[in-house]
Amino acid sequence: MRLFVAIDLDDIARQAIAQTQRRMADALDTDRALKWVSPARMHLTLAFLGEISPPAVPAVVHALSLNVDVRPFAAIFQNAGVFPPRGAPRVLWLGVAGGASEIIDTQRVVAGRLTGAGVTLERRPFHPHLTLARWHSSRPAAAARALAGAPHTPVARMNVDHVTLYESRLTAGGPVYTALARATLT
Ligand code: 2AM
Repeated sequence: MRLFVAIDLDDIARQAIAQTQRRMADALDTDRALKWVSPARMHLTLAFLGEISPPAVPAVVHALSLNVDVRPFAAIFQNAGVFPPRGAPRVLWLGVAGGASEIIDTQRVVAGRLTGAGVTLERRPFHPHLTLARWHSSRPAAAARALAGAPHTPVARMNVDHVTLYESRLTAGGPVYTALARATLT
């Protein structure tokens, strides 16, 4: 099973982010290589576990069912950027202008739990972000064009009080996410 852990968006944040996506898309000439993430499926990924064998899943579900010792906090989404920061961009993201240190603390707890459950995580450093769109092919100039309509004032403010373990199934209609466990911030 393909698993990941994420912070969910609330409906108000989803709507505000959808509006920002539309505004950014309107500011762009059509870039057919840019595929916007559906707001209904959007989340802030804390850890991508990749393929986990069925016998290893119960330990992961257990690890993500225990409370996380980080107080609930407010996250503020603002500004945008691309990954990688130079060269041909692959991901267009919305940044975190408030609550970033709490998100990083939460990610550290989650990563520790997962490692304790026997999961090997990617080594790359964690940069809190919400993926707005992905390019399947691009040129370096696409980044500046995509960022022309980036929001410099807060897009959404949302309370974060839990994280969710999801299974991701890749289907012809796009990924389907199923919640398997939830850890409450306390
Ligand atoms: P991202 O878009 O914020 O990077 C579920 O697939 C989530 O896991 C994605 O939304 C993605 O979050 C994250 N993820 C991280 N590394 C991934 C990888 N190698 N393949 C697919 N998804 C990955």
